[in-house]
Amino acid sequence: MPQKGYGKSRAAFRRALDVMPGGVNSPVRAFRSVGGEPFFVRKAVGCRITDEDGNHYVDYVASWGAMIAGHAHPAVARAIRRAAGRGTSYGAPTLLEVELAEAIRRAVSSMEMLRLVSSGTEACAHAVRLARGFTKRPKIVKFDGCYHGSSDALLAKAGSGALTFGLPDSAGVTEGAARDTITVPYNDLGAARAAFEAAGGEIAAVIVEPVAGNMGVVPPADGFLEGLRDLCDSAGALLIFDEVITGFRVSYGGAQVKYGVRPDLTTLGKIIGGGLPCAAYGGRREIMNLLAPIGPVYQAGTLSGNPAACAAGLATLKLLRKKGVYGRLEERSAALEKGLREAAAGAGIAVCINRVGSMLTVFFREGPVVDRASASGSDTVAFARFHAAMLEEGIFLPPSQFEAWFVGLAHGEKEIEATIRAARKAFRTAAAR
Ligand code: HOZ
Repeated sequence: MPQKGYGKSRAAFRRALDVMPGGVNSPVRAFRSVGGEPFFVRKAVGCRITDEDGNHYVDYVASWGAMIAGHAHPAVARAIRRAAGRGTSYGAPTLLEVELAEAIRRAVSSMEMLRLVSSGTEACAHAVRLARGFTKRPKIVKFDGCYHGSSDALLAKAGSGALTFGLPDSAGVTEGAARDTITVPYNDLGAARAAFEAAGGEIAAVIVEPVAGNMGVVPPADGFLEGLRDLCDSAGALLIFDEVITGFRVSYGGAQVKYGVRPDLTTLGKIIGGGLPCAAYGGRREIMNLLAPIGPVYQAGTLSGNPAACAAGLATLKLLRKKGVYGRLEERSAALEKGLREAAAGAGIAVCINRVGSMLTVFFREGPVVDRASASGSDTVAFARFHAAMLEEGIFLPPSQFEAWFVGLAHGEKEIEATIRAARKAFRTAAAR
């Protein structure tokens, strides 16, 4: 246990359990799949979190990828303060929204027009509705283990917390809502082709995480994304890239720029809000022009394009445009991957490390991990021991085998080395039975 114990976090969790289901506002935060209880955060600066008891951790959760610039970055905090001083929500348009939308479009050129919303869940649900409105078709294809937020139609064979807690097909989703969702294995172009052969004329869209991040990190196989593009083109369906995690993460223009495949619609979240609630969906102009008030597809939101969130997002994107940023992220992340591989080998434990840029997962099994079935073969008990041992050493990892670790601009050599040192011990703990 960290030297200061967990007394205050424990007391906070007791109170939380009484007033919030599972004591949390998002399931994976409850630590249930790794055992133990969550610590409660008092503050975070850079890549370091301090809990209510005064324990410090190097943070690889990074608000699930949102905090690429680090916590409380002075430029981002300044932008939020400036915006908040002018009022935090108007229900009327602001220039900040236009500036953020333009900055996003400059980076992600497939988003000829876009709409700002407040969460990735919203962005994906609305993108699917828009695809159905545009194609006038009912069905969507999604991939087993991909997670596109917690809306009904997308909670079929879902990843993230739904996978972690064994609820990939959530209770409460009606048969009707799930009926039009076809699920196929990730990286399996043959299965996707078969889905099109069976129902091609009814498929409105394929929605995919171009790098899967919610069953742990799983890169796209060579030709997978290109193959999906071709299938959609041949069948008149739309290709939706869910870049809520990968947008501005795997490159400034996201996975579509990295892999050179242009989707019809894209969803973004996390980084574009700089740590405040902001997300977006967008794509071809002719599709986006179907949205109300100019078209028949409805979508609205009181906090959409919130000025403080737009200011935080703009400040974050400005930091990411600086020369050498993605090179530095790659270098640090590669050093971390290498150190983790050596540490695992030294402890005699078989792992598969999947990494794309600054997102990585250590799967507790031999590789390759290419889809949900192979990810699920991981030794989650060993992962839980590893997670607890890392926490003891002051390293905060996502409390689930099936999530991504995120390296950000604030992780320096010192923190990477400390993480590798901690992992040497933690892999030995995980290996011991
Ligand atoms: N869906 C997020 C992980 N992929 C978890 C969000 C949270 O708990 O904050």
